[in-house]
Amino acid sequence: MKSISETDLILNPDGSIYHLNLRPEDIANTIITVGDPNRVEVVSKYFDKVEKKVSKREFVTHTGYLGSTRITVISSGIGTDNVEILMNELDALVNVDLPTRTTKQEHTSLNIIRIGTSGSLQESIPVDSYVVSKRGIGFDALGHFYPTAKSAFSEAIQAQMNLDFLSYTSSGSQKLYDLLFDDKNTLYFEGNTVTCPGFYAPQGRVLRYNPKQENLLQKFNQFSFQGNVLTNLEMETAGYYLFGELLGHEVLSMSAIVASRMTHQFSKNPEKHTESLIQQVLEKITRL
Ligand code: R1P
Ligand code: URA
Repeated sequence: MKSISETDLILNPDGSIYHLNLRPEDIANTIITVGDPNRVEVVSKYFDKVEKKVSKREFVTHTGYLGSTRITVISSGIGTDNVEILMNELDALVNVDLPTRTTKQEHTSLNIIRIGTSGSLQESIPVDSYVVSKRGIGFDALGHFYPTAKSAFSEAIQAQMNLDFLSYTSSGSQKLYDLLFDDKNTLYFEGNTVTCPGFYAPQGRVLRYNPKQENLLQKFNQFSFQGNVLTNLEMETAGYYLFGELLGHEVLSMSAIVASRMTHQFSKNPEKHTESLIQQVLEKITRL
């Protein structure tokens, strides 16, 4: 057992954890995460009963029941810096005794499913399809501060794309992958997902500047390593997978493809497409 200081693990006066504003009893072991705080309601409206609603900053939480399955849905806001807070605090809620700030002897593993939006990098992955991420490749800075395994995938990306920095590669949960990717629906694609530290230049978008990385989209599109291509761009998956591996949680990231970066098409109804993914996940989640 390890004791943690009160500035390393900050609690609010009511005993809830600092940013999420939650206590251990407020969360289920099965958690859906979304980026957009407004999407929390889009998920929880399908619950048979909502027992708890809490919000602070971008972290909006609803916990309730779908049949007899207790589920929490929580928003992260955008980016892996938010995911870092979310995953550390969710883990502390189940694996640290908060009143004494000591780690528990028995480890609890959460099931965490991200339902987000994303842009596709391959013409073969069209708008209004879905990507289930096998790997997350982090172009953000989390890998400088948390232990990440040496990755041939990231090394190949650095060499082929001629980058002056090394990404980190982390993997999703095989258990959740098998559960949620079982029907071989032709609209579902297995993903090597690039997690970017921004929406514009880091995803190859050019507005009123010349980006530092030239032809980034083409380089993403053309990368290939042992038969794997890069499938899509978003802003959280690699962070989720890093903490899933580090802290021992089952984590899977699923994305509704709302933009095809190769054909320059954007979904005519991204909300409907994303809600359809939510419905499909909820149909299967009660099997957990
Ligand atoms: C950018 O528009 C946001 O959309 C994607 C990206 O990861 C980023 O958070 O996910 P969400 O729709 O879940 O927010
Ligand atoms: N989210 C992203 O991060 N990128 C896109 O292109 C679409 C959604």
